[in-house]
Amino acid sequence: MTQHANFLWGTATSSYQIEGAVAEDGRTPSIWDTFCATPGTVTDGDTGAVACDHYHRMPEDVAIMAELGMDVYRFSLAWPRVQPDGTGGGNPAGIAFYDRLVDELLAKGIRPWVTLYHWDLPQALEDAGGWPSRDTAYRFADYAAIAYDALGDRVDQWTTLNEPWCSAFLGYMTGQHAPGRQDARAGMTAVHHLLLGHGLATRAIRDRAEASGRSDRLEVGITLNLAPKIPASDSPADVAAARWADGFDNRLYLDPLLRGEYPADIADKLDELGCPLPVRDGDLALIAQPLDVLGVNYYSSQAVQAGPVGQNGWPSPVALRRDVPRTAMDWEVTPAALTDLLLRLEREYPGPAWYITENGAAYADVPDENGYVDDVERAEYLRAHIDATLEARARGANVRGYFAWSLLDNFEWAFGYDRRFGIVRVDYDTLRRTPKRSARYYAERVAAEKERA
Ligand code: IFM
Repeated sequence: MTQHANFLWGTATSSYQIEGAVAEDGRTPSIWDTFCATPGTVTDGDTGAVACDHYHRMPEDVAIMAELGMDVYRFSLAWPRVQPDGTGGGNPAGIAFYDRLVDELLAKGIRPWVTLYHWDLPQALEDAGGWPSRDTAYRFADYAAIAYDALGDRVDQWTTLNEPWCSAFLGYMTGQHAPGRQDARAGMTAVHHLLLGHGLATRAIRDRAEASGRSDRLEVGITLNLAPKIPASDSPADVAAARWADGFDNRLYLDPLLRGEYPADIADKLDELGCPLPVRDGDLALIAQPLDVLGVNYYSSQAVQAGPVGQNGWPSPVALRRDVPRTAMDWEVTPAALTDLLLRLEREYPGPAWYITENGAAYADVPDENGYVDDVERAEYLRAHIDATLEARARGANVRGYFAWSLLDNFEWAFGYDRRFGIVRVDYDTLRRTPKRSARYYAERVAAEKERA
């Protein structure tokens, strides 16, 4: 087998960011519907009510992926569509949409890759306590079972959570994301319950796959947003700041998932800060059960400096502003750090297959009169990061795939429609889709890599 065989190329999206149709076919509100309806939370008061209208234009979007020559499509299920209110049985009308999507993908030769949770918690579960409530982890496992029962005959790749750091930290600690709570203790409790939910859902899916004779083809995993933290200098203070930042953002998730323990330096500090991780007997074994896949969402790295101690004694490292290119998110473009990250994962956390489940960039796109965007910078960003991924693979990291974020311009959370990550432009007035230069680049690169394999 040549070097790039056994490697999947795809694009990724998420339900709330593209679907729209928030009140159709029995879908109930999610925390993001509620958050968007709260003045001052999202740029320009944007909401996901229509988004890309993917719910009604799905066949067109699948046809675009097929034209681009994609192997695989990573999308998320809207929990409030599949299991309204987060309890009880599945909602046939909501599930029917994903049935159609999966069938459409398979008919076009594209493998469906399901993410169960990309942040749209049913509002009813938030009202019952949200992720800081332990019960939500058990509700999540029930929902996973419903989803697997509905789609597991055709879907082999399952991701439990997308970026639990965002759900816990942005959702419950800083309040920049739904549900907008600002409570450090709740945030750290949410970390543990999200991971517990991952473990319970993984077990539910594996049990069902086994019972239906499908376990051989099943791949279950979780996706983390991993941003490498590089000390800004050799000074002990900067080194310690980078170690804290890496521990709080990265190891706090990697260690329990892949080593069965929380990193002691971070857990001890959280105890000291009065925000303990609420671990019960048996939880860590559940969280650390075998993972087939660890999805890596990579956008940027950061050079970290020591900062003044923050509110209530929290360490508050600060990012050094380096002289490197930046995207419209003000994120540094640092592809070499992706190679280093993948090699580090292989060295320190060996076992799972690594997939780049998201990588991409927002830029200030300017369409021509036909809606075409000549996004040279985004195409270059993709080129550099694909090179970096393949470099890590050539040097021994077990990397098995790459997904561009995102297929379409879409609802970029608190930034609303003000930031565009798509390789396909969406005109939000007409909802017309127009592939950008980056889409052409990606399609050509994928074809060339497959040819080489
Ligand atoms: O749009 C998001 C996505 O939902 C999760 N990962 C990062 C992307 C860009 O911010």
